[in-house]
Amino acid sequence: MAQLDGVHRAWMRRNAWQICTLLGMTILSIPTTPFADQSPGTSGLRKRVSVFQQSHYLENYVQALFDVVWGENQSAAGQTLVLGGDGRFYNDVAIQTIIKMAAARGYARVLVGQHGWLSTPATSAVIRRRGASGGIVLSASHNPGGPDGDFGIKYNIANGGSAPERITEAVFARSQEISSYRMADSPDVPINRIGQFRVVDTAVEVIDSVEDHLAVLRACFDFDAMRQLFARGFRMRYDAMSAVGGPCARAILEAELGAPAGTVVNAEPLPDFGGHHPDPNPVHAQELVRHMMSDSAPDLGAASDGDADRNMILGRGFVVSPSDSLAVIAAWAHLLPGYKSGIRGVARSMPTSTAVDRVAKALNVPCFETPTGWKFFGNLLDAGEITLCGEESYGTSSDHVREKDGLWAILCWINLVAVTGKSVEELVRDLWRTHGRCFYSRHDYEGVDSGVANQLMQSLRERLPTLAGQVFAGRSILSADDFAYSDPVDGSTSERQGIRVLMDGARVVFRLSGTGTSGATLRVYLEQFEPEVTRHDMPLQEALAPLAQLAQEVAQIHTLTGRSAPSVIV
Ligand code: VG1
Ligand code: CO
Repeated sequence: MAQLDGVHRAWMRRNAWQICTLLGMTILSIPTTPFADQSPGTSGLRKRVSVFQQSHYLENYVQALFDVVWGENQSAAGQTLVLGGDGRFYNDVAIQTIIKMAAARGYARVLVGQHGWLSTPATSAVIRRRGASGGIVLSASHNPGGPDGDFGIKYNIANGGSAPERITEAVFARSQEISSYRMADSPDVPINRIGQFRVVDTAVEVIDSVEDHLAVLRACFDFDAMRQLFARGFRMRYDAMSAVGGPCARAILEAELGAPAGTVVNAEPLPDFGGHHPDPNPVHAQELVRHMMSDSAPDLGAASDGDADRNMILGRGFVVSPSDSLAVIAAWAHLLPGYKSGIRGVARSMPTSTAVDRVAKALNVPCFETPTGWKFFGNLLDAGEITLCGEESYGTSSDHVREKDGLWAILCWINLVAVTGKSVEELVRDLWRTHGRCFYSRHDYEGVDSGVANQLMQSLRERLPTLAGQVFAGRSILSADDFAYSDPVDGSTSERQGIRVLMDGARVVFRLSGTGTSGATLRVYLEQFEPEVTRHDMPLQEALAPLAQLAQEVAQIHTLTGRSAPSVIV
């Protein structure tokens, strides 16, 4: 060895894992056959736990992922992988498998969140702060967990954001031709305590699961102002839904900001989320909503989802629509330390209400409309085109990470209450008074037969050219299209992202969910703009009833699916 010249030595380093294999050391090469269903959806690959529990299922996907990221049979020498999840059932098993596969791939370092926990925004923060080449988030996000629930895996790239479609599509393609995978034949790493371990030549570091995220959040907000607010008697309840947001919320709200112990409820991450459906919306966070509507309601209510990237905000007796939340944050961001020089631009997913568009216009900054899914914001954030972005599905964030960030959004609201002296409800009413109110709601039809759902969308597509000018439920359609997006930064295009039907001051959008694991979910998004303040107190669903009727008629939902009403309204 000592006689090897520099070139050979470099070759040896690059191909270290292959040499281990050749020498029959500790890397196993295991034959496998492809699974046809490893095509990722809106946000990673999500399946029932029982699907992931099949032999080789997870391994195939991880091997395909590494093959795409590093090239077939290429080593990840010198690279760092971040690894964590939302703590749901199977998280611990999957973490050990991936550590061994990363070691076989030759990663220099794997950074694992303690207990296997890293929320989605925390993963993004760790990747960015520690210069990792990417990260794996084990989560099915807002989908239920437990042995009968869902599991998921998602890859994030070096900017901390979800891998773009170009990568996820290549991973699927590779998964279809895979014939073996490699993993270290080594004992499990004790991930419950912080420390350094070695698996073959890979340094496995178990890190604190909230530290990096906390550091990033500290730079965004005025912690003194928030501390004083709590000291003055401000009270809130944060429902972590027994998911991974609990530890970070406790560390910030209770330990740093002085909120009374017990402010964070359901704070312990549990493998089955305590039986909760960890989706922070008025349907699945009913207990919190009831509390916020009661006489003993505190000033602010909040909740986050399985992987803590979503957020729901409530005032005392008042529900904030996520689209309005984004608009309020955009309007006041300059009062937050991390954004004091103002925002450069905003982006929202296409189905998200146009409330933020009006704020952007008033601020004279651009507003981008992207397809559903956080991955479409990454390029705009990297290019410095936008500072804030959000989705109607309870997702809001900024350029501090490349994921949506539940706790970030909640801290925005606390900080804004602290520095404006306004209540949650006043902040929203101010928005409505200044810019008009967007009555907004999403009607989901869950568990629809996939064939029927596709037929419904297809039929809408075929009728698109004829819709303009037609009258449904007493309203005349101005235009209708199938949303297509061309990324202004890299020019990539994404088509068939949802049917938009536009009326005067109103809009209905139809699309199929890409995160479900059984049947299809038809999402119908309803938006009615109302400039007149005297009409802002109209009950939400009443204000939207004519549009719901129009949606039924345009898409023939009842006729095709047999459903006369949505299964979930948020
Ligand atoms: C849903 C939401 C979308 C969100 C995605 C991932 O996707 O509509 O806005 O980005 O979930 O969120 P779909 O395809 O089911 O409509 V998370 O917090 O579940 O990763
Ligand atoms: Co989520």
